[in-house]
Amino acid sequence: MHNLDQIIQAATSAFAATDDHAALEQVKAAYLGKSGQITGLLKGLAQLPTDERKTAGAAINRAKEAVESALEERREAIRRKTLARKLAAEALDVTLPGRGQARGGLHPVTRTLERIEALFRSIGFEVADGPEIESDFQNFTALNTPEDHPARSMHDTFYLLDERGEVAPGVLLRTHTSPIQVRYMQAHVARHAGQARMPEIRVIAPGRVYRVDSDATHSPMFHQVEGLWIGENVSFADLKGVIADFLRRFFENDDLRVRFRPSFFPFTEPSAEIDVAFMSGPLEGRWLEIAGCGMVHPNVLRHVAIDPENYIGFAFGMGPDRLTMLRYGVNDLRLFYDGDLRFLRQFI
Ligand code: 2NM
Repeated sequence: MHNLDQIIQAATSAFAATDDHAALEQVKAAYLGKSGQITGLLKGLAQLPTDERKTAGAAINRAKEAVESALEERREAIRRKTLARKLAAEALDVTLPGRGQARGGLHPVTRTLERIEALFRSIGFEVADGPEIESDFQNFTALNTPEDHPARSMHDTFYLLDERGEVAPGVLLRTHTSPIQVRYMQAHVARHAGQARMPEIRVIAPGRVYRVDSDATHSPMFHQVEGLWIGENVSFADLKGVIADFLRRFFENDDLRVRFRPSFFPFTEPSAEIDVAFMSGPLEGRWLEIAGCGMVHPNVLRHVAIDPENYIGFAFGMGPDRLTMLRYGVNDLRLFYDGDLRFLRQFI
C-alpha cells in the first residue's frame, strides 16, 4: 500500500500549505471530493476480484480516515490562527492613560442667580421671565421714564435695525428686567379683572440686560434681578426687612451692615440706594453700593391699570454679576464673559 501512504503524505502537506478555510476546502476536494483521488480509488474497487476487494477496501478506508483527520487537524489550526490574528488586530493597550471626561459646572453668575431665586422663593416670591428684545413702552414709558431721558438715547441703549438697516422705532434690547415685571403686572391685572380685590404680587425678574457700556466694571451685556411686591399695605419698612434679610442670607453673614441712602429713579418714589458693609475680611468696614430700590411710582401702577389709591408696593433692582464678584472676590467683571476655562474652572 505504498501508493496510499503517498496519497496521505501528499494530502497532509497540501493541507499544511493552505492558510485559510476557503483554500483548505479547495484542496480537500482534490482528495475527498466527487472526482478526488481517494474517491477514485473507492470507485475502482468494483474492478477488483471479489477476494481482493475486502482487504483493498479496508486499506483505502483507513487512508481516507487518515486524510480526513489530517484535514480536521488543519481546520483546527487555521481556526486558531485566524482567532489569534483577529485578537492581535483588536488588541487594547489597557496601560494607556484614559482620555478622561472633563467635568462641567455652572457659570458662577448662574450659581448666583439660582441662589437668589431660591432665597426669594423661600419667602413666597415667584420667578418670572420675558423677552430680551423689548418695546419702548415696556422698557421705558410704562416705567415713567420721560421722553427726553438720556437712558433712551442711542448712546445708552441698543436699538434694533429694520430690514433696510434703519433704526426700528421703539424696538430695543431691554436695559433692565423691569419690562418683565410690567408684563407680569399686566397679566396679573387681566387675570383678576372684575374681582373686587386683586391678590398680592410678589415676583422677581432675573435675566440678561443690555447697555452701551464697556470697561473693567461694565459689560454691554450683564445681569439683573429685580423684585416687586405690590399689595394693599406694603411699606418701606417691609422693603428694608426683605432686603436686609435677603442680603444676610445671600452672603451667609448675620453681621452684614445694610443701609439705605436717598436716591432717585423715575419708576420709584421715594427711592434709595442700598449699601452693605462686611464686618470682617478684605473689604471690612467699606460701604459698597449693591442695589437700588423704592416705593413703586403711582404712574407705573397707572400704566399697568393698577389703582395707586388702593395698591402700593416696593421694587428693587440688583446686579448679580457684582454680587458674584463680591462673594468670590473677583475684581474684573470681564473675566465672567471671556470664556477662559482657567478662570471658570476655579468655580467648579
Ligand atoms: C431698580 C431700582 C428701583 C424697579 C421698578 C420696577 C417696576 F417694574 F416695578 F416698576 N421694577 N424694578 C426698580 C426700582 C429697579 O433697579 C436699580
